[in-house]
Amino acid sequence: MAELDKARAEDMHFSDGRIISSMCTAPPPLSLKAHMDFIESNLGNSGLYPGTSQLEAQVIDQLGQLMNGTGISGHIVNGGTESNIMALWIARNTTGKKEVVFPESAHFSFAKACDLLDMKPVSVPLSDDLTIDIDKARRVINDRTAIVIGMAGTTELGLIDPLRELGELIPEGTFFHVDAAFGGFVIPFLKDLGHEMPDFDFKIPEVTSITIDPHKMGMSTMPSGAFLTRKIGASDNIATRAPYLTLLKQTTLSGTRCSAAVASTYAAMRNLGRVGYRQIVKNCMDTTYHAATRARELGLELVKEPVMNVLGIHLPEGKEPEQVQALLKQRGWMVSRVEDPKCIRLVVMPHVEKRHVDLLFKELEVVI
Ligand code: 0PR
Repeated sequence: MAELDKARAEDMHFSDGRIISSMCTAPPPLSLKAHMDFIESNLGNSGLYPGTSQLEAQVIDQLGQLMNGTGISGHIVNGGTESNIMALWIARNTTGKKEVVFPESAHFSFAKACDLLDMKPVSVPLSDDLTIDIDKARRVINDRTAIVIGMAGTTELGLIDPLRELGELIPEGTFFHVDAAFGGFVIPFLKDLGHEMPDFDFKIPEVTSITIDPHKMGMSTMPSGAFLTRKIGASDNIATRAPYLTLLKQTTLSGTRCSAAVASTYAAMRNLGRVGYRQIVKNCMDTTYHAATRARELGLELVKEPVMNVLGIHLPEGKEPEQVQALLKQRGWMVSRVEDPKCIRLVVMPHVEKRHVDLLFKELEVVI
């Protein structure tokens, strides 16, 4: 234990409020307790864990409802990467096609998935508002396209693609996957709070599947991602026989699954409810606007007005994000950066409070 304590002491912790670059956060105590209580569960062999299986079905059903779907199926998996891989895998095996159309702003997990699945990435440039350029997307979607990807909350700037317009370009039989790994637990509550937000989920008729990650803004422990689909039997096309197990076939990439996160996600959702998530999102947005004000007070320009709790900030001429990031790190602050457009990036998760933002900007002023 002393050795473990030593390692832990070298780590950064959410409770310090100095990690302003992560899309994960400290889960509430109930999420942690639920996780610990289910630490033995392994839905890779679900016959041993009918109770946890039942919880997974309920969590998928609730997430499906949150995404405005009915009769949604899916799985709790290890995170957004695994869910995105599943989407491509199902599309490839169902359509027999190989092209994957996604915006330049898509998460790198799609590049990984294409490499693993021997699929062909077709990257679409962004328009001036930094979301997918619809005209350019139209030109590359064709009868070789297996799946089109739209983003509901880009990793770098929290932006939402024009998904209804993208949906209208999807040919019959082609898959349309929305990556709402981050935005899925933000956009519905921003809508509740009166923000004008576009539709991004199963309300759009062409959307076939969605990634949403409870271990990001869903307040669950890691690892918890969700793959949701409205296509009945979709995952049969990636099923692998597992005759010696209790479930006969597996329809996930992972075999053994840390299914404690299923209980944790269930606990987070039951405990917080819509009202709780709304309050969390409101607090994060208030702190994000606070950071935007601090940036402007320093004479720094925002890349865009924040749509969600991710903020891109331009540095003054001649100041390199990489260097500013490194100097802040030396002082114990972890921010992130974006290469294009070149800027520093703050992710204002629930563990980041206004007082942390104030301290960060004091340091940023000195560093600049
Ligand atoms: N889709 C989107 C939109 C994402 O932002 C991410 C991850 C993924 C998919 C993949 O999710 P998993 O990492 O769960 O497989 N976004 C963050 C990123 O790559 C994840 C992250 C989390 C990074 C915590 C750092 C960190 O400290 O930047």
